[in-house]
Amino acid sequence: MNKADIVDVLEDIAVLLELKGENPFKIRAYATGARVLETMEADLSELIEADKLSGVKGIGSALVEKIETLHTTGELPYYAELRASVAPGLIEMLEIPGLGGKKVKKLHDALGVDTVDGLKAACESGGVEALKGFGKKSAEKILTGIANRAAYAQRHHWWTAAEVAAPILEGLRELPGVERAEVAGSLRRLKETVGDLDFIVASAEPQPIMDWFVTQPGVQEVTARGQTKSSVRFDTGLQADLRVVPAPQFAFALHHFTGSKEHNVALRQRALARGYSLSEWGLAEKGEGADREAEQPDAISTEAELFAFLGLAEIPPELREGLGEIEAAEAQTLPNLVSSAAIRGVFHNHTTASDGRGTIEEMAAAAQALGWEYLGLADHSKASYQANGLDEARLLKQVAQIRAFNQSGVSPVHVFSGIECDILPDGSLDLDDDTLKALDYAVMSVHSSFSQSEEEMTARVIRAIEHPATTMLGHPTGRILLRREPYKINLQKVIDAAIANRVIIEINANPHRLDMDWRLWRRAAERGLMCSINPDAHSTSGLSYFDAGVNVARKGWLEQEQVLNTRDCEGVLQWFAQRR
Ligand code: DGT
Ligand code: CA
Ligand code: CA
Ligand code: ZN
Repeated sequence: MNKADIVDVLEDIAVLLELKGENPFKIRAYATGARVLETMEADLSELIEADKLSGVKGIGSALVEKIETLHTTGELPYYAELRASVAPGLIEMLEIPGLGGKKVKKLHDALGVDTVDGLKAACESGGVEALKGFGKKSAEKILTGIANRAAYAQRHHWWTAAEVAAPILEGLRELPGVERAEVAGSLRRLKETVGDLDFIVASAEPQPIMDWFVTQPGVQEVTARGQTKSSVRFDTGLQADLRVVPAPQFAFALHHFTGSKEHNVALRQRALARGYSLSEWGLAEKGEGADREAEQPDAISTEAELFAFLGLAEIPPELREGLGEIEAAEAQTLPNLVSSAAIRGVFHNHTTASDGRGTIEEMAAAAQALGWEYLGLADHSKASYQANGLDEARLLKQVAQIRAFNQSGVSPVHVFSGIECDILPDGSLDLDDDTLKALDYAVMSVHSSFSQSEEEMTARVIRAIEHPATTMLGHPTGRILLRREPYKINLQKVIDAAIANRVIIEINANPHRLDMDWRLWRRAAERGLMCSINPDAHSTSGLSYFDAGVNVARKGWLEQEQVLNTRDCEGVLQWFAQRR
């Protein structure tokens, strides 16, 4: 098990001990150990091999053995037993924002609640607000947390859903009798989260395809089973629908089940205006019996032909949200969307200097493997102490290391020196101006004081945007999809300030963030906002998240010119130079 995962386990143990009301010294030993391990610069494997872990200040003797066990075996019986000794409902309660081990224990001891439902009832009946240390506001906050949690449980991150869908789609395409197979729905539209998967298959013989589908690995329950449609639920909770249609209906079914509903309604109206009724089964001339088998006007077998029949250019699935795409398709003004192949490097990435897992060399090699010309490194700054953020001295040391790396000629990838600098609560920056000036660029991000008012947060971020050292704004709302709501901020004002100051806003491509949201990009980019697709990689494999960011850019109607990291090295340098 690697260092970061061990830190997670130690933190978990501290919370569980708290929940059980254990001795505070014992709890602190785990919490401190986690912190020390996380911020330690020495290599964990080397320390363990040299038998020197017990010499590290802050790692007590009880922890040394546990860390070593986790490191070598990836498991820890003590941790497993501890987890098993706590009611699962209490562990679930820990996922509600604002509830830690101590509070959950108090709720459990005072009110006897040991499930999330029980806690909800206790909030509604006034039991929680009457408790010392809680009050009306916390009871309300807990209720909101529970409601969000229920809503979150029904959706899945696009990236995870895509990983489930890929092998199924591949398998379907290889089955005998399958003429065509596609995934439709929100996954195909590249939405940031997905409710369920929708597979559409063309075949004359549905039964064997259904049989195959419902017995795929991970299928926990078959929730519907019909002649031409089946639905399943996987063990992760994700559900999937499969529809098998005769080949001539395929394009219509694919289009219909790709959606969105709003797009479908608009397209159906357009068909009606031209004398046709459009449905998942096909196009029929108006006036014919509604349930009569549709007579396709001259074999439409692709979506492109369907759009062309209605006088439209082919609309990419990710634009089908009923937001003006049909008008643009009619006027032949659909955007020429940015593609993954156009990306030449990425800027917001972490190394082992802060909380990343790859070194400069490893990250550059991974960038080279992706075919990129350059790589920007942007480790955390010192205010992000939990991420081992860099102070001025450590940062300048890294700048020198990167310069030496570039000069050594070992890599064709040019590494840019950057920082992900904290925007402090008052909008000032976490590093001094001289140090910031020594960098090629800087990403500024909010990582603290999330509960400021909208006015405060907006002013805070705008102050950072106005600083001459600012190249980009990182994850502008701080949202974590399906876990944490955005902080309150007036993004329109932030976008205005970014445009006025020639500051880039990132699409944070981490599949759990996808921030700034696609819904804002089209208008903002039309007004001159520049984008950068930033994977926020914390490891070499994290670089591949850039693809999820490309999805968001496409969904936001962005073209290549509006994305900084489609430029070559020279173009990037020019942008950086003009900003200063
Ligand atoms: P999701 O699964 O919630 O992430 O979103 P979708 O868009 O995949 O929705 P889903 O799975 O319920 O249905 C797939 C598509 O089928 C949807 O985008 C449009 C189409 N569709 C489903 N129900 C209706 C409907 O009542 N009216 C219309 N016009 N289209 C529908
Ligand atoms: Ca769906
Ligand atoms: Ca569905
Ligand atoms: Zn960040």
